[in-house]
Amino acid sequence: MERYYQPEIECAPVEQLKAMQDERLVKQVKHVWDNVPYYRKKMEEKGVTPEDIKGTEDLHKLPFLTKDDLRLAYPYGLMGKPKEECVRIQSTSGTTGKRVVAFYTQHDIDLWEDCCARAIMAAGGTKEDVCQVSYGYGLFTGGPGLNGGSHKVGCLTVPTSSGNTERQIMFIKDLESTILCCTPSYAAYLGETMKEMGMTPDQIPLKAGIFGAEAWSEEMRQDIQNTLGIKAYDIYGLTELSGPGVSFECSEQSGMHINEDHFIAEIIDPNTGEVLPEGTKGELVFTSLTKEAFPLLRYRTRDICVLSRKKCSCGRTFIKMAKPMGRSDDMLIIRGVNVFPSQIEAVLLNAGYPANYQIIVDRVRNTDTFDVQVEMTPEMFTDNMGEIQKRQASLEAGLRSMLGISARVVLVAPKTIARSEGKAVRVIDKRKI
Ligand code: DLL
Repeated sequence: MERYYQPEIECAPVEQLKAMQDERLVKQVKHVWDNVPYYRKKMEEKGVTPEDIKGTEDLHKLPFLTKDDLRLAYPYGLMGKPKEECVRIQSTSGTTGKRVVAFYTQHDIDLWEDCCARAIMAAGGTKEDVCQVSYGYGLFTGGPGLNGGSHKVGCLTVPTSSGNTERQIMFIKDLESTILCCTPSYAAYLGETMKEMGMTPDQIPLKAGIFGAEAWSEEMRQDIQNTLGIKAYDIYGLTELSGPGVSFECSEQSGMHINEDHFIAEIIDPNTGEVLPEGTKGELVFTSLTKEAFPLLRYRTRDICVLSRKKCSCGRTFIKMAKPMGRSDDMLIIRGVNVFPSQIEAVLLNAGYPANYQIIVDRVRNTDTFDVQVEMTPEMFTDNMGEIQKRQASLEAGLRSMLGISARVVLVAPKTIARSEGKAVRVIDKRKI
């Protein structure tokens, strides 16, 4: 049975959602114009005033905001409310090392937690559930967001935060946790540790996992579902917009519904900024409709993705985004070819390898070197060089056919590659360009 936290909104007719977006956008643009001089200046430079924005059709007239704007306006330049009306900040170091600081009023937190509650209920959560939140707590949004959502659903919430893996497993077992929230790489590590402790999925009561904060493949989903004996749901979000819960998966497990009462999504061509039609791959851009303290309009996420309004069997009418295939700033250009870590992951998992790998790129005598270190499972592990070479050659062929360029595969012993309790580090780019 499909469960909803706010069915009247999640399943509202598309026209009703559109009318709500139109009305909220007009109000939000006025709020930003009046209260965020940084963005008002950008609008003035583009010759746009709030009167030009009558609804979502006019969205394209507004200027974009980028991570560079966030850096320039750091820390208070994009705030939409005076400090005394804000109650929280969350922050991220960002994959590129630039700190993002986002602000929240109590109302913002309330709506953010609603979004997370929708995700938990879409994964089958009810107040009968014990929800273990193993995302990091603190400045990172994962822990606080899902913690709040879990409270709203009425789950018994276990705020373990990340780390201390054996204790996590002890709690899952002893407290009979039924829902696990963490990054997919940490879920895979928990599964691996459980196996080492001699535990099988039927010995733990987990039924669902809500995994996000990093790109993960369908193959990795299958792997986690099997090792933990659960259904694994994707959840997406970013600090700039609130945190987890910008979009979430339902029982169909085929893309994430965007909470369209709070966010408008667009897909643009990352090079020209042109808005692309539904179904075309491009960069995701979000406009937050209800955020008071940090109201970002047309924020470029750098995430590469596709949107679809195809009818969903769960009954929700919110548009769906496919799994982001990576960030445009995560994308490696190796010997001129675009390479996403998620493509490499798909090849490895399809061939039966675990999702423990590292991509090492360097430049030697003006040529890019491209190595992929891959861990063997304990079952595959052997000191027979012939066997290892055969395996390496077979993976190299798989990568060449997926990417169109050749990589050198180096198989390493189980447990060689460092595990992550949060977002995994998949790429080491040593090139100095
Ligand atoms: O990662 C918020 C979050 C926490 C989402 C917990 C889901 C669960 P940031 O640290 O600001 O926020 O990172 C945001 O992470 O632009 C994407 O590149 C990536 N990302 C987040 N969720 C997914 C996902 C949180 N489900 C950046 N699939 C985003 C792929 C994701 N990438």
